[in-house]
Amino acid sequence: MIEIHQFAPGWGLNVSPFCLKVEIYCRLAELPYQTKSTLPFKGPRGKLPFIIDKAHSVPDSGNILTYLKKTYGDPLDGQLSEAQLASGHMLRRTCEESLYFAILFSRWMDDRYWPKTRDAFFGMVPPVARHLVAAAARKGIRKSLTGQGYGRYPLAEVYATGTADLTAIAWQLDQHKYAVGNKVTSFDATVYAFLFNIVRAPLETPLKHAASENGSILAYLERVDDTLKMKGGPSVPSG
Ligand SMILES: N[C@@H](CCC(=O)N[C@@H](CS)C(=O)NCC(=O)O)C(=O)O
Repeated sequence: MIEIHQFAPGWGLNVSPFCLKVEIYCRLAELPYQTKSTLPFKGPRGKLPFIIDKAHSVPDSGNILTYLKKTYGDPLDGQLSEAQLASGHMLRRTCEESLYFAILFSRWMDDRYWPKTRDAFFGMVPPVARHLVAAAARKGIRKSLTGQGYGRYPLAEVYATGTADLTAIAWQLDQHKYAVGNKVTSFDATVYAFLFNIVRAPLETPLKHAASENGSILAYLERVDDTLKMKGGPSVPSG
C-alpha cells in the first residue's frame, strides 16, 4: 500500500495542490494508497507530499509520479505523442510555477483571506500558541513569495497574472475532453488539483471568481469528477 504523506485536511479538503495531484494520480491510475497527515519538516526535502512505498521514501510530486510509473507501469501517459507531452509539460509548469504562487499569495498574504486560512490550517494548534505559530509560518511564506517575486507585486498584479494563467489553461481545456486529449492522463491530476484548490476552497478570492465564471474550467472539473467516480472511491477528494 502506497502511503501519501500530506497535510491534514483544511476546510474538509486536501488543500495542497501538490499533495492532491499525487492522490488524484493514484486514483486515476487505480493504485491503492492511504493518506497520512504529517508536517513538511518530516519529509526528506522539508516539503509535502512525499510517499513511502516498499521502504522507499520519495519526495516531490513530480518524482513521485515518475517513481510510480516506473514501479507500477504507466497506464495513463504511456501512449502520448511528443506534442501531447509538450503541451502537458507547459500546462503543468503553468500550474506549478505560476498559478501556485498566486494561490499561495491569496491564502497567506491577502489580509482579506488570511484569517480563514489561519483558522483552517492552524485550528488544531492549542489556542495560546496558535497565533504565534501561524504568524511564524506566514512570515516564512512571505519570505518565499518575496524570493519568487509575487510577494513584491501589488495585489491587483498578482491576481491579473493568476487570471491570465487561468484563461490560458481554460483555452487548452476547451480543445479536448481532458488536459491533452480525449483520454485522461497524469496531466489531469495536476490541472484538476490546482483548479480544485481554487474553485472548491471556501475563499472568495479574485482567482476563484475568475475560475468560477469560466464555463470551460467548471465543465472540466465536472468531467474529471465523473471520471474519478467511475474509478470508485470518494467523489470529492478530502485529504
Ligand atoms: N515541487 C514540490 C513542491 C511541493 C510544495 O511546494 N509543497 C508545499 C505545500 S503545497 C509545502 O510543503 N510547503 C511547506 C513549506 O514550504 O514549508 C512538489 O512537486 O511536490
